[in-house]
Amino acid sequence: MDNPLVKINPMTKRLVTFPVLMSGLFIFLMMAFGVIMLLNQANMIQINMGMFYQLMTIHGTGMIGFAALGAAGIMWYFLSQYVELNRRVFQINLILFLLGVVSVLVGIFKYDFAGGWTFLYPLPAMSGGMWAEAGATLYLGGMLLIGCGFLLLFLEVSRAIISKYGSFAQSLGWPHIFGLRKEEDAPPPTVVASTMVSIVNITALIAGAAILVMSLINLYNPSFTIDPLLAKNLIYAFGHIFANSIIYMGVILVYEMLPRYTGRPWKSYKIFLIAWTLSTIFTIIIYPHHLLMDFVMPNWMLIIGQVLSYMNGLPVLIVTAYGALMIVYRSGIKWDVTSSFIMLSMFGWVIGVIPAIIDATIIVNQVMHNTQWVPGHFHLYMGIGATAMIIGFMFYLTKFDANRTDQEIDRASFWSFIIGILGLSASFLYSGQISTPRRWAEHVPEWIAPNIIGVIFGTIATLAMLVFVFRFIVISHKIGKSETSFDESTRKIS
Ligand code: HEM
Ligand SMILES: [Cu+2]
Repeated sequence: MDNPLVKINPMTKRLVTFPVLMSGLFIFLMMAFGVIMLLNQANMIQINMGMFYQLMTIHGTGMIGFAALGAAGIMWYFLSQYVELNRRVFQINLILFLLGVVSVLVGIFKYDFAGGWTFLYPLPAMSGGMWAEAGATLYLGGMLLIGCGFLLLFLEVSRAIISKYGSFAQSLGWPHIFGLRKEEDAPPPTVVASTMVSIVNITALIAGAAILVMSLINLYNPSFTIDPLLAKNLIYAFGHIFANSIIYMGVILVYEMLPRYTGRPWKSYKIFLIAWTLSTIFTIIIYPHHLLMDFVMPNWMLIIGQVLSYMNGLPVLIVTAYGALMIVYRSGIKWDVTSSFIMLSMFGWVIGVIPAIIDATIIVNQVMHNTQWVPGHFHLYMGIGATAMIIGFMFYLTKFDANRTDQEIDRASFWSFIIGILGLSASFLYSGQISTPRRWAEHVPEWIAPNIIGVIFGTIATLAMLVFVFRFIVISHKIGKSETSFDESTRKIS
């Protein structure tokens, strides 16, 4: 008997191990870069200003890229139970991803590209002498490779889902929403979530590829210009959707594992299906909340950005957080490190969304935009929401697919991680409240106190991450090779 009720081919288990390992390792490295940025802002060390922006560029790009890689591993692993996926495509994505990462790293660290993950047009071509075309080309070209790899991956996921379920309408459960079919036969939550992510990310990646190609042409042929407002729209449609999709892939771990921990099913009820359809639409159309300061934007788009942002994640967030609480309540669930990370990710997602919603309000945004309030909210839900799902998956793989047992150090690092990210995010939110701008290498003395706090908590979180990655690496070679014990009589993890 292998994994508790999860019938997954050992080849798939081994397939996802390497990308998940890379994801953990690079998230750790990027956290360390984050601490260096804070040390500089806190005036505790002095780094060259260009270097600060290089670190900021790689930190933002690398965190989102590697978190997406890990989350895609979660989706692929569990989805392979229901549909026939072609593992070659997963491997091609990985190769394109790694080539892209090398290109991005060389562009940033050898050729000094420091234009931020936003590569806002026309900045890549007009660096004021900070970097030359080579740096921008390698960065934009690397992003294009990464994007093309993910595009192939989501096209394959779509192909597999459609060939089994017939259409996206079926795999989102529309016939069940409209009462044409019985609720019991609705597609499993993992299929619903994977459909949503494929739809939104194919949209995002095409928008991203379009603006990347146009920016690359503009680099070498400045007479080829782009409407800057269109460019910004494309960039934020891409960035907003792609970053959001990480949590929607990661949450599959919650849907798959809580039932096994509690011995209770997680079905696709009508409300659940409606929530996922709504979030599919909202996730695509609310990106204008990143352009609330751009007064030339059509007003109706900004209003959609504000109003629907309130509702964006909420449907899925509510059905998931509520569902998680209900399924766990009085279930006698066993709190090991994996299940603890799963519940933590729910909590992180819920509390991280609150300051984000506040910021999506136009009148608040006019004050808070471009302050540290923004990194404050996304470090909360990226840190203990999305990242917690990936770490949870790392612990899951080593426990169920490689027979690891929890140790004291795992529990200690679990709590250190929470305290670290909460403290770090609080320091950002406080900085926002005293109007510290975001993305400034140098801070005036009045802004420094929270940065020092951030250094302390950021270091705690980084060290905890190092422990998680270390624990994963030493056991990872056993994944997919050993059997797991599971109490068949209770059909529940004991
Ligand atoms: C120890 C943990 C971390 C530390 C110390 C840290 C630190 C920082 C700092 C100092 C900034 C720049 C803030 C500014 O604008 O002045 C930043 C930005 C950012 N961080 Fe983190 N971070 C950490 C973890 C994470 C995680 C886990 C993620 C996502 C998975 C993440 C994603 C980002 C993104 C997307 C930006 C925006 C970059 C930009 O403005 O272009 N960070 N972080
Ligand atoms: Cu957004």
